[in-house]
Amino acid sequence: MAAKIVFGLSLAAATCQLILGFPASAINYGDHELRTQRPIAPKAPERPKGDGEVTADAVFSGVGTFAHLPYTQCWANQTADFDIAFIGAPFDTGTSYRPGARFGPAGIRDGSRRLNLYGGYNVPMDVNPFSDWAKIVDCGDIAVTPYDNTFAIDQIQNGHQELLHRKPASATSKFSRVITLGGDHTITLPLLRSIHSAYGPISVIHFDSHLDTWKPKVFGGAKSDVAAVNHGTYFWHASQEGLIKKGSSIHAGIRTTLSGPSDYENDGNAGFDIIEARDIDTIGTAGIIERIREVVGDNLVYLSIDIDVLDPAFAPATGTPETGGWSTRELRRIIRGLEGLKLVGADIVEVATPYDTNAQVTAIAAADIMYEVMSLMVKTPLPA
Ligand SMILES: *[C@@H]1O[C@H](CO)[C@@H](O)[C@H](O)[C@H]1NC(C)=O
Ligand SMILES: [Mn+2]
Repeated sequence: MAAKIVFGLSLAAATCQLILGFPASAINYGDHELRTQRPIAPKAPERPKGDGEVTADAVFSGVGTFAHLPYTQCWANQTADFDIAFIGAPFDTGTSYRPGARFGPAGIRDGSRRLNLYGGYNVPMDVNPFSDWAKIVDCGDIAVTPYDNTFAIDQIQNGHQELLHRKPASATSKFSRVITLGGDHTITLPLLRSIHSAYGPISVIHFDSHLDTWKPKVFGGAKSDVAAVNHGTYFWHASQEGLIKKGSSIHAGIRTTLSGPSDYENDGNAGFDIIEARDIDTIGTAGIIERIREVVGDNLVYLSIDIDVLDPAFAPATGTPETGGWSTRELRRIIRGLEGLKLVGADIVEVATPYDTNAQVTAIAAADIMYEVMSLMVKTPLPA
């Protein structure tokens, strides 16, 4: 055993010598020798800096908040305030195909590490959302049980609602703004219930390849009351509950197969207009922006983004991928085109990081999209 260790050490020492070019014996220096030969402290000591101080140096460090934003224990500390709060809702037991979006919040945060490496200035929007008027924090995740969907949905609503109703740190608006990292799309139901508690029925801009207004009998078969609430039916429930402002809400990026043409009729009854993914071929990003703005108008609006609105080439890590989607560049352009709309809150969902490439394609796309969204919010404060 001892001989094995000695052999291992000398092998390591020899390797060091080979690779690094310093004497193999350096590795065996005693404590005193190490200090005299290779001083630990630099000659001109610098006060140690950490995450949030020097982003260029701290890009790999920190506990992993969204874009190194300050971590704030918003639920534990009821006096903590902010203008915009990032939260996570790690829930994925409402999915119909591939689960994994419970890892979305952590994955998106990891994909956001480099967002402000060079300072964070958004060139096309001419704003640095990190250093403008808004106090932006990351509150971490709502604790969500994976054992009981009904209970989890209430947890998500309560977690969101408590922060939404908090007085903003510097904005003159009555409510704070919360950006939620999902989670499968079911979470948008409790999020809209929370939004309703503040604003009443709201316009919704919904980026997705799927309608998500399906009746429970059509999507999942409504085997039970719990099964009836899932990531394909939550907008139907939201519409039934009066959470959505009809006639001023819109889906964009739709390209799913249907149970039949009646799905579009049902969707219209739920209150939505539709832009299909293929519309981009004829009207371009400018035409899509124009149609969204036309439908939403001057209304307060909630933005919900399913990452599967992107083509799987740009976002493979999602629960129900559909080919023929938009590119990351196109979606970011369209989102920037929403500047000036009265955005009260937003979510990004269905980022199922276990299916991501080892280059984190999906996580980075999701983080970059939310960077555009936070830029929108900073550029357009809500009215008092
Ligand atoms: C709670 O938040 C307030 C406001 O940001 C802060 O001043 C205070 O130090 C926080 N308390 C704790 C225990 O973190
Ligand atoms: Mn979808």
